[in-house]
Amino acid sequence: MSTNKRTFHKKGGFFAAISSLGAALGLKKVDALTEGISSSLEKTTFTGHCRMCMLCGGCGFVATLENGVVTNIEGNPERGTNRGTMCPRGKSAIINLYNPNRIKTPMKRTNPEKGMDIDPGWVEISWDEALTIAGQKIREVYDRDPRELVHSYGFAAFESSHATFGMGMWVYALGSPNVSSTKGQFCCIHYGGCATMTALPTVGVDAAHVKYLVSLGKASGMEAGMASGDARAFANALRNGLHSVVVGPYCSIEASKGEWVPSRPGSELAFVYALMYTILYELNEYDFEFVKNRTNSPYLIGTDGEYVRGGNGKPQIWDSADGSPKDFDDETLKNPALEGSYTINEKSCVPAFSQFKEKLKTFTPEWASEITTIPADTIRRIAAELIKNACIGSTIVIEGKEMPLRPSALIVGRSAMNQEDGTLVDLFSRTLNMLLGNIGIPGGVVGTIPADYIFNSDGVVEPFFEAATCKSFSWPPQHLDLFEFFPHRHSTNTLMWEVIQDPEKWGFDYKPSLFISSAANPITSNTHGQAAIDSLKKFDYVIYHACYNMDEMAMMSDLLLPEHAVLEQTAIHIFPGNEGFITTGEDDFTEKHRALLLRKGIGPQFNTMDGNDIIIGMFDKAGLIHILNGLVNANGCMGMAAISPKFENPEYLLDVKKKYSIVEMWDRNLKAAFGPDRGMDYLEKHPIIPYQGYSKAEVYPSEREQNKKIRFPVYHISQKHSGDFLIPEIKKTGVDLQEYMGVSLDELRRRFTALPYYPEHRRIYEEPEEYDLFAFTYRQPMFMFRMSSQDQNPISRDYACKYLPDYNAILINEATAIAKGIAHDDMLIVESPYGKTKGKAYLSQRCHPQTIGIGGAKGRRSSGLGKDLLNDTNYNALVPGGFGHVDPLHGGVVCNTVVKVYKA
Ligand SMILES: Nc1nc2c(c(=O)[nH]1)N[C@H]1C(S)=C(S)[C@@H](COP(=O)(O)OP(=O)(O)OC[C@H]3O[C@@H](n4cnc5c(=O)[nH]c(N)nc54)[C@H](O)[C@@H]3O)O[C@H]1N2
Ligand SMILES: Nc1nc2c(c(=O)[nH]1)N[C@H]1C(S)=C(S)[C@@H](COP(=O)(O)OP(=O)(O)OC[C@H]3O[C@@H](n4cnc5c(=O)[nH]c(N)nc54)[C@H](O)[C@@H]3O)O[C@H]1N2
Ligand code: SF4
Ligand SMILES: [Mo]
Repeated sequence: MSTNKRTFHKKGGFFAAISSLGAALGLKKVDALTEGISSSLEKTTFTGHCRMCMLCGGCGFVATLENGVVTNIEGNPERGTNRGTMCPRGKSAIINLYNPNRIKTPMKRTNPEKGMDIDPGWVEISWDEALTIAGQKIREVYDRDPRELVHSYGFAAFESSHATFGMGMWVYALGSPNVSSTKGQFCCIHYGGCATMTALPTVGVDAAHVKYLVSLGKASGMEAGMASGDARAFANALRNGLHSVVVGPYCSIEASKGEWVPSRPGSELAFVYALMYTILYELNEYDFEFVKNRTNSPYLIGTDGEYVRGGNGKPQIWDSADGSPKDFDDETLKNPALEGSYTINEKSCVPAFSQFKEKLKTFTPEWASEITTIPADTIRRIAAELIKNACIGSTIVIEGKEMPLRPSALIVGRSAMNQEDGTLVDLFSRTLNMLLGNIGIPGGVVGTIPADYIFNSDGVVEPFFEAATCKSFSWPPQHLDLFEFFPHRHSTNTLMWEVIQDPEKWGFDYKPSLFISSAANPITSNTHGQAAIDSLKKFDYVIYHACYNMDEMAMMSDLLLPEHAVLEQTAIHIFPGNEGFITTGEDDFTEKHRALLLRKGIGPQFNTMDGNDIIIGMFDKAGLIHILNGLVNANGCMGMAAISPKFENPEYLLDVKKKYSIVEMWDRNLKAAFGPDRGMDYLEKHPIIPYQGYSKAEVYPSEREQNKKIRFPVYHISQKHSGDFLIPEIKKTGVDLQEYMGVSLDELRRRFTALPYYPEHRRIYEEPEEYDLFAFTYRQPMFMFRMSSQDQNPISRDYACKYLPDYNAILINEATAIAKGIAHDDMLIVESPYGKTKGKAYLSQRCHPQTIGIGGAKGRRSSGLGKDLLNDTNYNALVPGGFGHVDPLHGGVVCNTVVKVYKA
């Protein structure tokens, strides 16, 4: 708790207002306001990181506490990420703290019958009883078969679901492979960055220098980023002359500031291929030097699709300068050949680039125009503008260092990657940027955490994390989310629910019995909610850890273990960077953005517990604390395992048999990593410590000395290797993939491609004709997600009703609506082959004529949070997510569907 203490004299109006607010909210501290203190109010402030959105808590706040009641919250000017600003969701942390729907004490169910609106018969219990039950349940499966434990986590409760012990790591440590992120399946934004440029969580753009930016299914600034730097970055870039081109079904804020190119949902791959076709076949102009020297384009490929290797095993490149093959890293290499055919050791081979170009040869702008609805000339113009604005050959001096400057880029976001061919969009959009020569370079695309590149002995970036080459397979399957079939999955949560309905059918030799959700709501945040409801009923016991309010997941649970509100919690976190821009054009942004952060909240207002202490308590009661402590000793506990500082000084290692509180664990981890005087006490005095920041010049990984010789894959050999390994393994199982997954083995083989490939078969284009429109969703800054409980927030709802014309609305193109006899404000039903929702018609020019749009993440299935919410427009209810409706590589659900609309 910080410093600025001030004493106020009681003023009737103000005092009464606070007091009635408190009373309305049912606060226990309210008595103190009316009785205990009659003549003065104590006013203090406290600081912390926000957490009301998925930007992993980047923004800092300063909140005001007046006699136990939080009365204001502002952006902290000292936090380098948000610089004093805060968005409406961040501001709503106060309402979320005093949300009357909060679960205020642990509870157990007495009615065994579960359903969305069946009274669970909750009984309040003590924490000791709650943790004892949870501990017993965990112990039972641990002793019997730990694989029976299934765990899902969401973004809410970040510290206790992702950060402290690592995402689901504590479940793996117990011996279960069944960890599946709920939210991640609608958020497959990692694959291409991981495959090509060691980028996590995704790939952003250098807003400080970019001048031409094509966004595909990516809200690159105002719409998604808001306070966390993206909006400032985008505004600064516009001021510096950025031309923003948004390609997609929706004219977003970013489009309105530049150019909107309407296109049909799900057609992004065709657009990307046609851009590359134009560049290679018509313009014949790209960054030759970059392609030759910084990619594996010149590597010679044999007829088997493998690199041709020299006697020493090194991939070979043809040097046109002296007409001979050379090792890829030969210092005498002058002019790597990109085209032609050669013979080495009697093997015929061609440079990877010529194969790449060959594969693109039918993807003309005219071809893509049919699929995208974008005029062919517009595709040609954008390709030419991308090249022109890349200013190939130009350089810039940053902090005295001369570097290439390529201020032109194409970025893809969740709406382009959560498609039937999303992995390919993600992968090959990175290749397009290679043609522009902009990877990790000023003006170009940079990992949103700009790490050094991981590379292999062939001198090429090695795919990591979910893009890592598949090398193992187990049968009978072990993972209920079918990781065996989806070794590159980000999340296949919806498929897991289908498998759980009949695990035997899938060859499992065990049955799941215990489900633990950590602040995950698979019923509403993802699609295919009914499958989650049906499968949750199959578990013997369901524990909702770090639950917050009476949402759908609570209605399916047996035991509720509520955690503190964000403003109540003490939490520390290493903030590594987020999903947005990596630079903002502000001088010290990259230096200050990454930080070690402390939030010192006001302490619990109700009978809740810290989410991490709940996990510790469950392990303790299970008699398994040594497992958790062992995990912490190995990985640290201050951020996702890979980034948490470790216990460098063994003196502070945990005694594996002893129970510590989370604050004690953090204290020891801090001291072990940073020194004996750098524990929690130190952090309380210094709650924001810049940590592993980059200087303005260091932020571009390709220009760091250690990375300068590493090449990026234009030829995705690792994809090929994954397929070479996996397909025969699946074949051996005898599983009929077409029947189960809606994709044939042959098609799956084609997806594991090193080179551009266009899947002709599109489920979305093959639905019955009566569904004559496509539906898409877009971010509504105030209602982006539910983790700030914005959908329950009466102030936000009231504001939205008055001022947001597309709130709970169906955005429909004016001409389309008129043709259908639909007028503004008509109540509409939107029906897909998979579900229905309703909303008022909002006629506009802002969406493609073949589409309807629904903004935000809203709509509920249970009235546990109030009946009003059942009437909210619910996009996710329309979208299928089962087999056949996911990308067969990253497993993400397809974010669009087909619909018909009619008056209610
Ligand atoms: N402040 C803040 N920022 C955030 C987050 C947050 O919680 N708070 N969340 C982060 C998270 S978790 C994520 S995953 C990212 C996601 O952010 P993005 O990756 O940017 O994805 P979306 O916002 O889903 O989509 C961007 C645009 O795509 C358009 N679109 C919809 N369907 C299609 C389509 O079929 N084709 C094309 N071409 N365009 C389409 C939408 O209208 C929208 O304008 O945002 C991150 N940014
Ligand atoms: N329609 C639509 N759906 C989407 C998206 C979209 O853009 N549109 N985006 C998708 C993406 S990219 C993502 S990453 C996911 C995110 O999905 P999730 O990570 O699941 O996040 P939310 O749905 O925002 O919040 C989950 C739950 O957190 C609870 N909660 C609210 N506040 C708090 C709190 O302070 N503490 C705790 N412990 N719990 C709290 C609420 O009960 C809420 O139901 O959603 C996906 N779903
Ligand atoms: S963007 Fe908004 S909700 Fe997200 S961390 Fe910043 S202030 Fe909080
Ligand atoms: Mo996301």
